[in-house]
Amino acid sequence: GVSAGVRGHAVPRESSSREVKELNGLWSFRADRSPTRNEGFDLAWYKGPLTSTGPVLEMPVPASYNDISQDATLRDFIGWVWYDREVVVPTRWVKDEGTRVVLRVGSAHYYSIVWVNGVKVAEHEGGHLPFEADIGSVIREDPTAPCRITIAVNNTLTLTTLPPGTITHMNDRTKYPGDYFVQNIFFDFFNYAGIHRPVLLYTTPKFYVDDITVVTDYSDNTGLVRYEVSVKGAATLKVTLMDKDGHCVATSSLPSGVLKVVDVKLWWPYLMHDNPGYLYSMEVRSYVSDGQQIFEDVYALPVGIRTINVTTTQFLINNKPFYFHGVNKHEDSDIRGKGLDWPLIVKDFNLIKWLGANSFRTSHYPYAEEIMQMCDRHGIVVIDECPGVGIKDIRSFGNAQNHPSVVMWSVANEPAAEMPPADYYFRTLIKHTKALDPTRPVTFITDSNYARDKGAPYVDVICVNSYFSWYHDPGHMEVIPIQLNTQFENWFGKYKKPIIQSEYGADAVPGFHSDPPMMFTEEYQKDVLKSYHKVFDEKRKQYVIGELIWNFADFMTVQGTALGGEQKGIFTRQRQPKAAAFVLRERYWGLANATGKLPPWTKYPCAL
Ligand code: BDP
Repeated sequence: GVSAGVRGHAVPRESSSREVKELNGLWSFRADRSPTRNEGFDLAWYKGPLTSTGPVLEMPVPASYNDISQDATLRDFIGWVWYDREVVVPTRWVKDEGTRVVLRVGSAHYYSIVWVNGVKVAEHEGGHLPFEADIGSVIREDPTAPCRITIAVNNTLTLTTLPPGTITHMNDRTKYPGDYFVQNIFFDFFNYAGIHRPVLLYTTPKFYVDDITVVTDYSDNTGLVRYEVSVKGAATLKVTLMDKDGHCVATSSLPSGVLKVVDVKLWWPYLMHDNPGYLYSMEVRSYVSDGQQIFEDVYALPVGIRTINVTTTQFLINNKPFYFHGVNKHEDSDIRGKGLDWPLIVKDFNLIKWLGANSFRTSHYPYAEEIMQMCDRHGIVVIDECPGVGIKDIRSFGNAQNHPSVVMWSVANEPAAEMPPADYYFRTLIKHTKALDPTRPVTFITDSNYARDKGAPYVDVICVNSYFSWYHDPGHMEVIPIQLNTQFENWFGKYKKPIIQSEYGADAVPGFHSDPPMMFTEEYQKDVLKSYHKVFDEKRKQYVIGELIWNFADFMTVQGTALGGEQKGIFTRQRQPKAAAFVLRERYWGLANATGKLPPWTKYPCAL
């Protein structure tokens, strides 16, 4: 069975009973540059408009703040930054006590505190998940006052954050200026910060549909949608499942049950079916009476009906073998950093399709809800990764549970799991993940340093990263076939589980050429990929079930790590192809032809 649901915090959607007001655009902004970074709290900046307590910049939301200004100290700033703006709240929302008004932040990196008119309404830790607050009572206190929203965001990473980091203060005044400190991180992507995803206000009736959980299955031609609806208030329910054309295919009036769909249209991945990404719509109407009035809420959840199964050698979607030919990504682009940007999202999906890729991994954190919805609709298969290790809050796994596109959880990337406590920790983490979502396989991403006898038996699919002839044996591509073969044989020999090459690649500076190939040239990147592909082609006849290139596009790093950012992209950061992109394109369309079902409009190989 498969696509499961979110516990609480159903993603806001407009409906006849719900309104959404986006608060994207320009906000006032100030970094707290005081030595303690605490002046904003000491002087209670949230009590009035930011403009009344000092100078402000105009800051776009959503966007990382780092690359917006010409100021290097803002790019590299560590500590609290403050955002605020005034919002016009429709009078009806304020006057009507039967309307619930919710403020939602799509994500802000890393730690956030939110005030409305000086009253604290939310505090949230974690940079990659949404959070929200019911603000009705605050805005009703003085209906004539403008509604001022203040958000303080702190990007500091410590040993207990996800991802973790440390702060080092340099006290040697012969070497460093006063108050000098650095943020150390244990990953190579730039630690962009700010309000990264849309901020919005939305309404529901005061009795409302709070949560829908869905698990799907099918037998023969009949689709099965097991569901559970939770409503705030004692409700009468009407549940209607509709197909894409709006025809009702099943109904119920119970809070939980099974909807049966005759002649089911399954959710299929892109390049595996003529009609990928098929979504039904499950419309839930709840009616709650308070004795005087009936409150009606309407929520429509897209539902993809599909199954996932893993055998010793295969990954099955709807009981057919699925081969991952895809990419690893980052949320990263010029100027915006990690800020959500529709032109970029649509461009990336167009590139993924152009490439003939059928999947990606959300390295190294959960991506925006908007991106996951695109995956559901387009049939792009996702390995969804949590932002590191050490989940304390189980809701961290809730965000993307309703998405049929998510076929597997990745709980960590390249953990140092050789120490006994870490080993125990990861076993427990995997156990918890499976308990929270029994419908999906779980993995974590290992690398060549990973001790093969720790932890891995607890995963369903083995994912391995390797960089032969790059970090090891630089310049010696002749080692790739041997070392890659050894890697696969060892892992499979030990665990008899299917394997995905979850990362491989090489940096290439666009326009940098040499023959014979040298590291950092487009030719070298191309040849590294081709050497891997030969081995993949042998092993995919046996137990290798996928290959994900590192990386889809070049991305920003901390300074000193790489030449103005990592250049292992097959596309540049501006999304233009390097030579390697054409190699992969030819390969992926060939794989789609061999392992999937090309869409009718494709005349392979002419489409290349
Ligand atoms: C892998 C990491 C990835 C890096 C990559 C690299 O998972 O985040 O960008 O190495 O160094 O180990 O290129």
